[in-house]
Amino acid sequence: MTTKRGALLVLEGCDRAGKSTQVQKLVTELNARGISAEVRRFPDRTTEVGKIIDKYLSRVVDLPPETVHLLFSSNRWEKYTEMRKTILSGTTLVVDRYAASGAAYTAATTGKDLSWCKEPDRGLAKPDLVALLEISEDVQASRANWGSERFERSELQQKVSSSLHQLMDESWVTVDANDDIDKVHAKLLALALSAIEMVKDKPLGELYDSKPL
Ligand code: Z5A
Ligand code: MG
Repeated sequence: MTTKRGALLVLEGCDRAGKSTQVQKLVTELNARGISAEVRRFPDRTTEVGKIIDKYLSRVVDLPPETVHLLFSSNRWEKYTEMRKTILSGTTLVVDRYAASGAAYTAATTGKDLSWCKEPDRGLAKPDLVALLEISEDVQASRANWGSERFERSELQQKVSSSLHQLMDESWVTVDANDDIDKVHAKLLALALSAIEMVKDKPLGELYDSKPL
């Protein structure tokens, strides 16, 4: 019997949309249903590159924006081989931010065009599903822990949201993240279960390879 592959599921969205909360809940529920699933998150602050990113985000060091962009992408490449292997061996990965955050935040902070921003991530594993968690400004402002790191400013968040929308393709869906935690979870669970079933016999794609940038 050939092993069915797992799915690459990504949660994207602006700050405080509830991505980390939902990624954790989703993996817990998939595991409870006997489905092998694990969390990954970007930035992954535990790797060598991730440690530099952490210092940059917490304002311990300053770096040029182009350098920061390449570091974020490099952080995903650090995890590429392991993630691909895990998915192909049958485990679904639920990922808290991925390449779209990379492109959208750099486009928003530097004004660089999205094709420049996407290029370093070309060839990474392509998500089977990207769920874009959408949140209103009022709700975002009301959620806890808002505001101490770089990029956590309201006008920037609007630009990020606009860039994220420009990155949408057929693998993306939007989810209203203003709802309570359990309602958002129920929607994401239904999307995840259907994506896992849909892709189990299909090859894992490569990011940005299917169409010109
Ligand atoms: N960045 C980049 O520039 N380039 C890249 O390539 C990547 C990232 C990958 C750090 O990311 C920064 O890096 C980020 C983008 C940039 N910049 N900013 N700003 P991060 O992922 O480490 O950021 P974070 O600090 O984890 O924040 P977050 O991810 O934006 O938050 P979240 O995960 O979406 O939200 P949460 O932690 O799940 O929830 C926030 C609070 O709201 C918490 O108290 C929850 O209990 C509460 N919550 C969550 N859902 C709900 C609902 N539905 N109702 C009520 N309350 C809720
Ligand atoms: Mg988070």
